[in-house]
Amino acid sequence: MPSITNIAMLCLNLILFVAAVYGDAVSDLWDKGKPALDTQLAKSKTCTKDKLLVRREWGDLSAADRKAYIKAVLCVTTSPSKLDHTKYPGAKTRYDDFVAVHINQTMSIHGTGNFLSWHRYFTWAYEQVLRNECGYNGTQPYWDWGRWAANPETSPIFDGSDTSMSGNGEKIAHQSFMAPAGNGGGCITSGPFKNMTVNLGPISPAISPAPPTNPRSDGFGHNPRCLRRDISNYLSSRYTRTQDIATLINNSKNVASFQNTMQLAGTSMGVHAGGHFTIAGDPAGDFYVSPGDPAFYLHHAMIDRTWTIWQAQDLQNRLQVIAGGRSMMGFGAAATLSDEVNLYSVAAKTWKISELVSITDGPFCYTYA
Ligand SMILES: *[C@@H]1O[C@H](CO)[C@@H](O)[C@H](O)[C@H]1NC(C)=O
Ligand SMILES: *[C@@H]1O[C@H](CO)[C@@H](O)[C@H](O)[C@H]1NC(C)=O
Ligand SMILES: *[C@@H]1O[C@H](CO)[C@@H](O)[C@H](O)[C@H]1NC(C)=O
Ligand SMILES: *[C@@H]1O[C@H](CO)[C@@H](O)[C@H](O)[C@H]1NC(C)=O
Ligand SMILES: [Cu+2]
Repeated sequence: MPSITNIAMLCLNLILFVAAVYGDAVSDLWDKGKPALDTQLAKSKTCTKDKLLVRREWGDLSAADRKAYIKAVLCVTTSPSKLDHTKYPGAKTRYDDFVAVHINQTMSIHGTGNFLSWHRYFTWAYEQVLRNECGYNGTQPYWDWGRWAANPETSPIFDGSDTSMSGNGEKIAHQSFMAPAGNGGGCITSGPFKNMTVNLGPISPAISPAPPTNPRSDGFGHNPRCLRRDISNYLSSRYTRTQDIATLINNSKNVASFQNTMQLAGTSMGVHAGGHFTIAGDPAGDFYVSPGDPAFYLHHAMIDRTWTIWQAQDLQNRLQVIAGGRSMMGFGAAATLSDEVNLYSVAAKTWKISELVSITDGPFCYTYA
């Protein structure tokens, strides 16, 4: 008979073993591209190895690290807005400023040439605000969709514990527009963000019953309501598995194919839409207002990591490249690398897209673990 101690030791070893060898096809691709990223870093005029910040997967953070991040996000959600109140009456908090900036530019940053660089800068600007305005000294964590694709609801990101980004919504009768109804649909009831108030939008809600209508058609009016989610594995177990991410990276031979494949949203889903609609609800499922759910930034950090891994497979030919137009419907002019990205109230500087393509040039100095 094995003793209790032996069994405990065996379990502990198993846990350590699993932790030590966690890796997959996507991290293999990261490893393959790493030397090219190191070379790029060595050439950087602004970023050095000692300044480099490392973004990690939520599941790899300690409880203390997760709590530090959560504390900083709660600080942003309770600090006052810096926007002009008469123009954006619904923006009450500093957190809302980011939502307003995203709403304001939605039609010119999705399905466009600047989609990847705009969201990279936006996610970085948020990380900067956490650090510079809320005393956070960690980095923006990411949500590796593939790691939790079988059951996102029980992942450490969404398990509803006090070290999660809060859990699913309360189970109510509802319809989610992009997937069969899951076990939620109502207000979130657990975790650090259960009291969070969503102020802006909705503009294009993807859940029924719909959230209350915003007093202004542009969504900038004040419309306080709870955060709703309908997390399920329906999309994640079909479209955001590790093999889906690896296939996206392997099979996209140019940036047009890469950005278009990840943004698919219809009968087939790319990882971008797949991630957003895995959370679903309000405002995560709202094309305009999605940054109003704090899990947005973990999702977009993973979009950014996936882009970085794709770039790193052939860095010389995948850095200074752009495809797509300046507006979502594809009408009008083609985007160029000298187009500027302006985040107004949430980032001090305007950068050219060409300055936002490398994670160790322009404003950036970070990498992924
Ligand atoms: C919205 O965009 C306009 C320029 O088109 C800009 O002047 C304004 O400051 C932006 N508002 C926000 C909240 O970013
Ligand atoms: C981050 O802040 C915590 C708490 O203030 C401190 O204990 C820790 O040493 C800091 N870490 C770094 C890398 O500065
Ligand atoms: C939510 O608000 C209630 C009532 O104000 C409070 O008791 C509770 O601690 C808050 N929970 C969180 C996670 O902030
Ligand atoms: C992607 O490519 C890598 C190496 O080039 C290979 O090991 C992996 O099996 C491929 N994965 C998929 C899903 O195509
Ligand atoms: Cu967006």
